[in-house]
Amino acid sequence: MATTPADRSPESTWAFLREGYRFGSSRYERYGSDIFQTRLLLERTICLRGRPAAVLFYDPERFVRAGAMPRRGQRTLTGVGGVQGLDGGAHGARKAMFLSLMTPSALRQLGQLFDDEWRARIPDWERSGSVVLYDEVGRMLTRAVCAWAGVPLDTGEVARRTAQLHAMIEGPAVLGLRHWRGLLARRRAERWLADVVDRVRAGTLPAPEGSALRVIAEHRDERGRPLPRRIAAVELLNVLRPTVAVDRYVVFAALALHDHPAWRERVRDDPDATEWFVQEVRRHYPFFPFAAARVRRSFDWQGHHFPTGRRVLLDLYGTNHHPQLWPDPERFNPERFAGWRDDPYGLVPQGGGEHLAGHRCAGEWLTIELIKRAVGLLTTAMRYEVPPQDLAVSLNRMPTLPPSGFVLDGVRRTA
Ligand code: HEM
Ligand code: MYR
Repeated sequence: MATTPADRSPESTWAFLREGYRFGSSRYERYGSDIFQTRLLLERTICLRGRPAAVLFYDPERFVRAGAMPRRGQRTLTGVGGVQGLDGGAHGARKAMFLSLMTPSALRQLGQLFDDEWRARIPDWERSGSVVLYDEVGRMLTRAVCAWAGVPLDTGEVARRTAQLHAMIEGPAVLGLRHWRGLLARRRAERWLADVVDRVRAGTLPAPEGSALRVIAEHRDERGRPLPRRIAAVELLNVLRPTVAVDRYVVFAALALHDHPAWRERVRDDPDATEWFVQEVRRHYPFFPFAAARVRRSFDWQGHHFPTGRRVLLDLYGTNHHPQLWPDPERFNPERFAGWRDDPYGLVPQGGGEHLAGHRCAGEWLTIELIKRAVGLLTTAMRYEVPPQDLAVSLNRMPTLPPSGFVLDGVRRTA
């Protein structure tokens, strides 16, 4: 039996918070192994990366999700009782509900709403001089996704709800004020959406057929029961929050266009080049650091022992930057996707494996659609300058973003 390399330190949580996305990579290199053991959040934990690791991790016979996400992540990012922590038939029924929202026409519809919001803002940007892209895109996505989902949102409420959705995303992997903000934001947002669900169920708020609000309010679980109002709110937040989180990818796409100006020309009116560019944005930039599961029943794999109940983290960032899967992994190079054969276990920014049977992200197509729209708008709908600013993407902060939020100057409409 191979011994699994183990961190010497009795507790690596501080190192994890400090090292961020590189926590895994520095250890695979140090130990010469794609798997190691450590202690995180006072629990023994196995971390692993790479394609065979992803195939293992997404085998539902081997792993469960109940209780896998650390509590601090549940109380800010995902919520308690939502799809992320379900297994078996309960997961299947809930996941099918999410996937039913992702029809090609529904994806186009949200893409169009976002596109319309963006174009409508350009005249204001022309007047205002400088614009922080992250702030603008966050608010536009909040408006677009609420309209798409059937959730009423007054103009005066947009900034507050956007801030709440951002706080949930920023809350899980930090201590202190940012974590507390995440907890508070989740409490308030769940209350808001539970009331909205109540009104739909009481017939006092109309929700369009097929909208996320209607589908979630009317959903029946695998035993025919409606979702409790708080769980319905958690699931509605599982649509709103991650859609707004796409603002980070939009900023990364703008950064990539800035750092690799030749691609501005290549993506313009070229759907293939746009596809490669967007895939490379998702592969290259750090976002969701790892997915978490627990061992269902003890087993051995490649000589390593996985005891029942052990928490296992699949390093998504580390897999997207694995040197054997992705030659020259630190280089931003969309060309690597020319002729690429879809690999559900190799490109895993939003999880791997299958969408319905596993926990792979339900919003992957929506994410790709929205980033493509943003790339089209940045390259064909407007001209702008990028003034000097701090654009360094720190790998020590989870999730991360260029500190400036990407400032644009001298915006001019071109189409
Ligand atoms: C799950 C990432 C956007 C809805 C996940 C997972 C990751 C992820 C890593 C977990 C995979 C796993 O546990 O194995 C992202 C990133 C996004 C994004 C980086 C970019 C902003 C979206 C969008 C939606 C969405 C736009 C919906 C509108 C979900 C849901 C799950 C999920 C419902 C739970 C799936 C399950 O447990 O079966 N996402 N996601 N995500 N995502 Fe996303
Ligand atoms: C979503 O909102 O579901 C998608 C984007 C969320 C990205 C969050 C990245 C930070 C996660 C750190 C998890 C640490 C748990 C202790």
